[in-house]
Amino acid sequence: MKQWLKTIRKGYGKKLVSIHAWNAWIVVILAVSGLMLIGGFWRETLGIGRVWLKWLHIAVGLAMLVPVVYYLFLASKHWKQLRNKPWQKANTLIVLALLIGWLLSGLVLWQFKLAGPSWSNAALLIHDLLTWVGLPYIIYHSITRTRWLKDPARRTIQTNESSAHSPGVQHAANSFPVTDKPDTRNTPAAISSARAESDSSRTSASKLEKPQPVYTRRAFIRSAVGVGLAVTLGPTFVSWIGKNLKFDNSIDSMLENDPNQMIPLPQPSSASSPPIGGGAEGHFRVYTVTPIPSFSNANWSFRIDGLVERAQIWNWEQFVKLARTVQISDFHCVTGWSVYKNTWEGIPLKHFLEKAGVKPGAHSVKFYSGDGVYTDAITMEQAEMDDIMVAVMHDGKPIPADLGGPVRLIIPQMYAYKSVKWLNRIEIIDSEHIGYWEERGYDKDAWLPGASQLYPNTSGS
Ligand SMILES: Nc1nc2c(c(=O)[nH]1)N[C@H]1C(S)=C(S)[C@@H](COP(=O)(O)O)O[C@H]1N2
Ligand SMILES: [Mo]
Repeated sequence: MKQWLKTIRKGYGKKLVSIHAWNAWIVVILAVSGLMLIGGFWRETLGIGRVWLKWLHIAVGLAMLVPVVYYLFLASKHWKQLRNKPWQKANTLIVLALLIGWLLSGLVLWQFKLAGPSWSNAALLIHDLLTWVGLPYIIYHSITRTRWLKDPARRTIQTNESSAHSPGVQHAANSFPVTDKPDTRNTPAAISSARAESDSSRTSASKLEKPQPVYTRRAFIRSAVGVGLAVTLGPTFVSWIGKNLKFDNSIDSMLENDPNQMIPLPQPSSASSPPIGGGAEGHFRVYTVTPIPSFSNANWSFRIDGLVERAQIWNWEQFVKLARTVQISDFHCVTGWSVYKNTWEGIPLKHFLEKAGVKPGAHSVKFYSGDGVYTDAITMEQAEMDDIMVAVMHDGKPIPADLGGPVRLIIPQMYAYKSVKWLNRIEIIDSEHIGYWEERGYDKDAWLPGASQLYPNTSGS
């Protein structure tokens, strides 16, 4: 074991530097892929690419274990060299804490099925929080520490290669013999003279005081980077905090500001108020491919048509009177977030199909959104599932416009891109239909892993 540790620590300085470099690249890939997974813009552009991106993010995240564990073997030695460098110590600890926090919360998110609702939701919160705090920190750190911004005399780890300029971790410890020749490659002309000066001061007397301009270029760039980060990431951070502390993301506040004006409001059955599921766990991310539409009695209707015996259309007053049932189900977006234990109240899809009478030759059920753009479809066979619901209420309250109200589809056993928001038309068609996201590469069959894929027999309900 000791022998082994020795071998591992051989060439310690260079190893530390290359761990640093590897880790920096891993963090860059994770940051870019992670931000793309969150970003609304990329949602539209990437299509199915997002699912691959999620797997890339997970795989690279796991790969981060390698440099972190490797570093931990070298840590005690590194630590001794940082003896008199409290800032570098603090930085090392912060970066380590960030990486380990991301790793652990990421593991829970990856294994969300095993972890269960409360763990995954806590993990999502931690993962996001670390991102909004840690990413600006790491960006700041890496920009202000790139070699040409850092006074070479203050660099801690020195190697012959002097390749320690990657962003992310520490340039540690001047207990290293200063054996490297002054290295002026890559030095921007603008500061080359300053560089040369400090290089020579280092090689000759090492700690010669020299007159400093009040405000050096380095200090200026550092504050510029700080301000830039604050301005660009600040607003996103604040809005994230707001959402997660429920300033504006609770369903209650969505309902308070609900642009929909449906009269009368649907009244919950005793099973949904209080919700028999105990209330949903987790947060919906509001997804839409259009501006959020809003409805009133005047512009809302619901219809079923196509290959049916009795096409039908309801206005809101008629629609709220339809008999509703209640179900508890989980809601999974294919990009990795979930809301558990939703108590939905609405009309089972099967009731509509039975009432309308499906004609022979029917192949699929097509769903239209009142946003005028979004559609999706399932086969007649899939439509036999008892738990597919045209939902009107969530946890005993009307569904706010943000979440697809007044009426949205719920298909609990499939990924939520099948669950069309602002549902206002069901059409029975004689062929298949490629839905909005399927057209952009998503799988036509959106079965959740572990979905029973059972078509309960129709007599049961
Ligand atoms: N009309 C419409 N329905 C939609 C979407 C959409 O963009 N527009 N997004 C789908 C996707 S991918 C998901 S994960 C869920 C998100 O529901 P939420 O916005 O209520 O959280 O709605 C689905 N239904
Ligand atoms: Mo989704």
